[in-house]
Amino acid sequence: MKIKKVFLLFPPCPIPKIFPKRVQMPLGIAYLASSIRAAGIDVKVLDSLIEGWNQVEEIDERNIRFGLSNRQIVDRISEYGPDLVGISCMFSIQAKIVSEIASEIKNKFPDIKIVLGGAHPSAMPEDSIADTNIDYVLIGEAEAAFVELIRALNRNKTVAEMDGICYRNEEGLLHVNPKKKYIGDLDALPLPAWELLPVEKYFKLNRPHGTVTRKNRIIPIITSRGCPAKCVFCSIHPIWGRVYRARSPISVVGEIETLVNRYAIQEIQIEDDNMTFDRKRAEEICDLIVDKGIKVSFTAPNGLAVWALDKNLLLKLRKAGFYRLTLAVESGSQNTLTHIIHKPLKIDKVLEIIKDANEIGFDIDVFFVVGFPGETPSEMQKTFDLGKKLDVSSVKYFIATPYPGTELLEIAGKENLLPADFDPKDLGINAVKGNITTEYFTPEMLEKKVSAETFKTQIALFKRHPVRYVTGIFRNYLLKDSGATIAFLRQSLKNCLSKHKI
Ligand code: B12
Ligand code: SF4
Repeated sequence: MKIKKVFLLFPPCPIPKIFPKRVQMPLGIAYLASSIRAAGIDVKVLDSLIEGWNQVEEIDERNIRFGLSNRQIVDRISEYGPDLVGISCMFSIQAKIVSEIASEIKNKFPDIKIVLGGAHPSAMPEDSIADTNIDYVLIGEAEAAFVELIRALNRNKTVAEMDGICYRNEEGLLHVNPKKKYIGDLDALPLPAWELLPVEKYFKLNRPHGTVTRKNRIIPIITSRGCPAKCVFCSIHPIWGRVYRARSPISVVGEIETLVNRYAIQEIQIEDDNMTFDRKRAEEICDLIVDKGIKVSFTAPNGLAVWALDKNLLLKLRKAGFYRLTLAVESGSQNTLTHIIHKPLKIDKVLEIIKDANEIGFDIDVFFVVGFPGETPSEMQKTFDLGKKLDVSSVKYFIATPYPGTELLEIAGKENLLPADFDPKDLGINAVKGNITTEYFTPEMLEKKVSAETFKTQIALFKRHPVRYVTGIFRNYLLKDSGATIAFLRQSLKNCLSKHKI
C-alpha cells in the first residue's frame, strides 16, 4: 500500500477543572505538515482542541477533558480517507486518550498506518510502541524522519536502519533505534503550514500559552531547538537532544515578516526552550526587528533563562517589542538551585535582572518549582518568601513533577519516592498535583502548601500594586475563564485557612 495521503492529529487533552482551558496553534504538526507536503504527499491537519473547544466532558471529580470526541475524530479521518495517521502526543496525560483513538481508528480502518510522535512517546518509546495499534513511533524532532519513513514504506524498504524509530518487525518483535541525528540547518526547514489550520478561530478565542496577551492575532514561533543545561526536572532533551541549534536572525525575522503580511499578526509568542542562550544572536534578532520597522508585540511564555540575560539584551528586547518577561527562577534557595536542580543560576543575578527589567518597563512573570527530593522545608520556604518579595506582576509555583525523560523521574524511582500505583501517563498540570514523598513531605502536604502559599503571594502582589494586580487578574484570567479562576482562588484561600504543615 502506498502512502499518498497523511492525516495529522493533535488529540484532546485532560486538564484540572480549576485550570483555565488553553489552546495554542500546534507548531509540531504544522512543521511536520509542511515538510510532508514539500515531499509531494497530501496532508490534512486536525487540532481537536480548537475544533472541539466547547466540548467539555467530566472525567472525574477533579478533571475535565476538552476537544472533539473520539467518534468525531474518527469521522473526520473517514471523510479524508488517509493512508497514514500521525498523532502528536505532547503531554503524558494525553497518552491514554491517544491509545483509545488509535484503537478506534484501527478497528474501523485496519489498513491505515498509525505513527506516533511528540514529547511523551519521545521519552517513553518502548511503552508507546507496545500498544499494538501503533505501527511506528518517531523519537524527537521528526520533519526529516517522517518523510524518510513515508519514502521507505512507499518503496517497500525496511526501516531497520532508520535513526530514532520504534517499530515491530515481521515476527512482531519490538525494536527501538535511538535518536542520534538532529537537523543541522534549521533555516532550511519549510515554515509551519498554518494555512492547513483554522487560524482565525485561534485569533478569536485568544487563549494561547500563558493566557496573558495584549493583542488577538497571536502566533507561536520557534527560533532555536534544544538547551545544553541539565535541569533535573526538564523533559525536552528526548525531543531536541542536548545540542543547541539555532536559526539565523535573517530566517527568524523573515518568518515574522511573512506572518505579518499573511495573517496581519500583532503578537508573537516565542516558544524556544532557551531563546537567549546565544546572546549575540538574540541581540541581532532584536536589532533586525527594529531596523525593519516591524511593529509586533512579543512574549516568550515558555520562559527565558535568567542566567542567559543581561541589561543590554533586556534593553534590546524591549525596543524590539517584548513587553512581558517570563523568568524561570525556579528556587529561592541557592542550594536547591545549584545542588538539586542543577541550574547555572545565582539568586543575585535574579535580583539584578528583575531590578533592570522593572526600570526598563517590562511586565514580569516568575516561575518557581518546589518539592524536590532532598529539599528541606526551610529551603522550600525561601522560595515562597522570595516569591512574595519580588516586585513582579505574577508569580507561579509548580510542584516538581517526574515527567518521563527527566532525571527527576530516575531519582524518584531509584529512591522509592513514588506511590505504588504511579503511572507517568497520569502526569498533567504540575501546579496542582504532587507525586513525590520524602522525609519532609507527602504529595498532599505539598499540594496544600503550594496552594496556600499561592494565595499569600497573590495578597502580597495585590498589596504592592493594587490597580495593576486587579486589572491583570480581570483582563488575563476572569475575562477569559471566570469559572476556573474563581475555583482556583477559592481553593487557594481554603488551603490558606486550613492547617497545613511542611
Ligand atoms: C507550547 C507548549 C505548550 C502549549 C501547547 C500548545 C500546543 N497545542 O502545541 C501549552 C501552553 C498548552 C502547554 C501546556 C502544558 N505543558 Co507544555 N510545552 C510547550 C513547549 C514549550 C513547546 C512545544 C512546541 O510547540 N514545540 C515546538 C514544536 C515544533 O515541537 P513539537 O511539538 O515537540 O513537535 C516536534 C516533535 O515532537 C515531533 N512531533 C510532534 N508531534 C508529532 C506527531 C507525529 C506523528 C510525529 C511522527 C512526530 C511528532 O516532530 C515535531 C517537529 O520536529 C514544550 C517544550 C518543548 N520543547 O517541547 C512544553 C512541553 C511539551 N510542555 C510540558 C508540560 C509539562 C506542560 C504542562 C503540564 C505545564 C503546566 N504546568 O501546566 C501543560 C500541560 C497541559 C495539559 N493539558 O495538561 C512538557 C511535557 C512533559 C510531558 N511529558 O507531559 C514539555 C516538554 C516542557 C518541559 N520542559 O518539560 N505546553
Ligand atoms: S534551562 Fe530550561 S530548557 Fe534548559 S535544561 Fe533547564 S529547564 Fe530545560
